[in-house]
Amino acid sequence: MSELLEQIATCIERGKVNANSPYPPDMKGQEGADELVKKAVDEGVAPEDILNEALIKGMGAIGKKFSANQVFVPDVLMAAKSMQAAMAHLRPFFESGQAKHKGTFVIGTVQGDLHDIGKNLVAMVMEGGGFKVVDLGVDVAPEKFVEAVKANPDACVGLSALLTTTMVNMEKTVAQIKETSPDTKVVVGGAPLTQEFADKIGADSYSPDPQGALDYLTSAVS
Ligand code: B1M
Repeated sequence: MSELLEQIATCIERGKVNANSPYPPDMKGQEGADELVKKAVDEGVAPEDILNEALIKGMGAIGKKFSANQVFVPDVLMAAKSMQAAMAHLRPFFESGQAKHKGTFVIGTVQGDLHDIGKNLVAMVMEGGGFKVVDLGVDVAPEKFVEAVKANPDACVGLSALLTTTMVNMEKTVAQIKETSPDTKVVVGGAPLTQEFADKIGADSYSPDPQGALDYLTSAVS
């Protein structure tokens, strides 16, 4: 991995948003995720490499420390903030899809769950892959998904969950969507999910990553 990508991964992991950010104190005055990702883009580094080798790597590193109680929620929030600043530079590349949409994709993080970084990545990749995206945000009740499907009858739906305590809310969400609109394709994803769980709750597809969701729905709508 190039030195620049390593620097970006460190900024994400340490929650260094930009040069003006005083946090973390030992990186005061240094460039942050904001400036370094812009630099990487300007230097022509592939957006996919910046995403996979720097952004996701940095989040993965802080995730491991969070699991091991070596860092705490405020540290993770700063990491998430630097991730958002970085993603702002990549979004135009992922969103510059075709003029004509393949279809509509309704996405949200399920009820009780506030994690949105993975969900935002899926939204970006789907948009770049030619879908019009309706992003319902986080902590989305099943009824809100149903309303969105009623408003967009040809849409397919993506559900994201990061917690073992909220992935169970996917089951009622899938059930309510299918009750209203049996033909609507529902894809589920998120770190704690498995194919077995997706099968059990009646989802049409499971993908561990955004590309898998795009590939499945592209073939499902064509
Ligand atoms: Co929380 N958190 N968190 N967290 N957090 C996890 C998920 C956790 C694994 C950390 C840990 O303890 N090891 C753990 C869950 C344990 C479990 O249930 N198994 C956890 C916990 C416990 C909590 C709280 C309960 C902590 C607390 O308050 N005590 C709390 C819950 C709040 C709530 O939701 N109600 C909480 C809060 C937070 C923050 C707010 C601080 C912050 C979220 C900020 C934000 O999202 N804006 C946060 C974060 C950042 C994390 C970790 C560190 C990173 C998650 C992330 O963004 N990863 C995470 C630990 C970890 O993952 N290692 C952790 C990067 C992102 C790119 O990956 O979201 O997995 P991910 O998305 C991937 C794939 O999963 C997939 O594509 C993405 C790109 O590859 N994907 C899909 C996702 N959705 C998809 C949908 C698809 C297809 C693919 O189709 C539709």
